[in-house]
Order: sequence, then structure tokens, then C-alpha cells
Amino acid sequence: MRSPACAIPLFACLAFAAGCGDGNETAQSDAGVPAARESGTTAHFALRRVASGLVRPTYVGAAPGDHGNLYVLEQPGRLVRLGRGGRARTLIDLRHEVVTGAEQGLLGLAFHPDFARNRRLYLHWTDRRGDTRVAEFTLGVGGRRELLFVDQPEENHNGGQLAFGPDGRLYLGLGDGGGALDPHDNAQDTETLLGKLISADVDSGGRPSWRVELYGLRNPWRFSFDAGLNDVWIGDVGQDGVEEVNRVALEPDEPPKNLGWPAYEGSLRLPDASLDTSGELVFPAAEYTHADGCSITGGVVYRGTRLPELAGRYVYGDFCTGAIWSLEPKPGHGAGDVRRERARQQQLTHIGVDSEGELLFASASGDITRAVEP
Ligand SMILES: [Ca+2]
Repeated sequence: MRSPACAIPLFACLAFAAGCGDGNETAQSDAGVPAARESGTTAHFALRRVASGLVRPTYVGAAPGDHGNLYVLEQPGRLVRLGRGGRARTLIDLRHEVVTGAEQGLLGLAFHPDFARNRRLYLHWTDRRGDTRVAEFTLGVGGRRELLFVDQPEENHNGGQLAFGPDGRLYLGLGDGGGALDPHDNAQDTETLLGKLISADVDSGGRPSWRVELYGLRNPWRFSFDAGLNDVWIGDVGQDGVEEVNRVALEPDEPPKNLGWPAYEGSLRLPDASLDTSGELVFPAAEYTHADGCSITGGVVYRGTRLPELAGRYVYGDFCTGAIWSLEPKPGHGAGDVRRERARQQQLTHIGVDSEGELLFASASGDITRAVEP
């Protein structure tokens, strides 16, 4: 049965009475270039529905070595495999362990790069106490390996995305712990995992130690690696004004970089928040205001072949308005040519790719769509 459409934005920002508009300065990026903003419209693709009736899907993608099926997470706790023709089969059911709220539930999935051989996959969810859990599962084998527990002080800002980096480590984006304007002072505290991009070596057995890769994040709901340019792209959900696209070069020998929150919301300086200056401050490559949305869903750099006009462009969208944009990574750093795509996807929760690198979109409405020629 199709789940009812939800009129309330899943990841909408909390209202904050003090406001953020007075006395703020607009900052420049670390490269001295302002964050790119929308400069027109285009139609690189249209959307075609490939499945419906799923329960608040939060992920769609393909597994290494599996060219026929798609894999979908449902927010209340199921991992589902969709065969050709859309037939769904439940592979893992955590519904009795998962709490589902606006930003809580089964939030992230990553397949081990060697999944075709070892059948290992990784799930991130909010448990019944509202805390963060990550575990390894082996398809066809019972049991699991617990990899991470993080106490969550609030219901919101739990991050979500899991992904393997080009270095073979498992990465997780965690939000600042919730509330408005990081009241627990987590994002600039490099001693806590909240408000961070973190990683672990999951191939060494036992319970891994997690390392902070980036700090100063508010709620990195979705991020992706682009092996083509050795970047990580992060959609960091904003507070009351600005949604941001961050593009960060992977430099494992450098100290963790600082994405600014809560001293900065996008390139906007917020009052009264101090910065930990141990890491290089990185400003967004692109941003948009709440005139155009209210909760960014970070996407991927398109490396498929069926849409040649889109080649090498980063595609992302907004949960609240369904807007989708694509932009062009600039050589070395930053972004330009931000175009609003004519296609829209309401309640956009995730942008993934199939085994050929072609784009897939998940909607909390229950639909999975695919980018096709316009
Ligand atoms: Ca930021």
C-alpha cells in the first residue's frame, strides 16, 4: 500500500526566535570566490518512475556485482531489494529496533567494496532510545557486528549517509546532535563525533575506532565521493537561511578541515559562535537560501553515460520544494554554472546511482524515479 504523502518537511529547520539576519556579514570562500548561486534553468534530464508504494524510502542504489537489482531503505527499518519489474523483497528487517521520526529511522546504507565476494553491508539507524547505531551485516548469514553507538541529545540532526571512501574506509556523516544553533556546542568540538564527517577501517575486525575527518557540520544528511576529482561533496542542511553544497579535497595527511557551523551558516556569519581554528576553514562551493528550499539533499557527480550533457556535473536537490539543480565543478576548487533543472522530485530524500552510474531519486512519498533523456 502506498504511504500517504507527508506535507510536513522531514528535515525542516527549527524556528529560532532570535533570527539570523541582523548585522551579519557575507564571507568569501577560502579560495576568495563567493559561493556559487543559481544562474538559470536547464533540462538535462526528465524523471521516470520505476517503483512506488515504498514506505518513506531514504536510499536507493546498486550493489557491487549486482547489475539487475536496486536496493532501497525504508525509513521505518527495512532494507528491500527491487527486482526487474519492481518486485520487492525484504532482505533485512529492523523495524522492531528502529524509531521513526522526522529525522530518525533507517537512514544510511553502504555496500562493502568487495560485496560481490563477501556479501557485507553496513546500516545506520536511530534505535528505540533515539541514539545512533551503525552495524555490519552479511547477507545470507545471521547476526551482525556492532560498529558504532553515539548518544543523541535531541531527536533531530542525526546525519544519515554511509559511504566507502576511495581509501577503503567507511565514512559516516553525523549532525550536531540537534536543537537549534548547536546548543550542545558539538560541531566545533573536535573531541566529539557529533557535527562531523567520521571514518573507520572496518576490515581490521573487532570494534573499529572512528576518526574525525571534517568538523563544523550541522546536519550532513547526504554526502558522496567523486573518485574522478578525489573530492567529497556534502549537502549540509541549514538553519533558518542558507543551504550549502560543500566540496572538500581529500587530504588525509592534513588536519581535519572546518566547515564552519555554527559560526557560519553557508557563507553567512552568525553571531556569538566561536571557531576552533585548528583546521582550515572551508566555505561552501555553492549555496541557496530559503527562498528556494529549506533542506538540502546532497547528491552525486554524474559519471554515467546516457546523459552526456550532464557528464561531470554535481546533481543535488531540496526536500521541501522538490527543486533539483546541477552545477559544474571548477578546476581545482569551487563550482559554477548552477542551473535549476526543469525536473522536480517532491520530498527528495536521496540521489543514488545504478550499476551503470545512472541517476536514481528516492522520495519520502514512496516513489523511486530514474533520470532519463528529457
Ligand atoms: Ca558550512
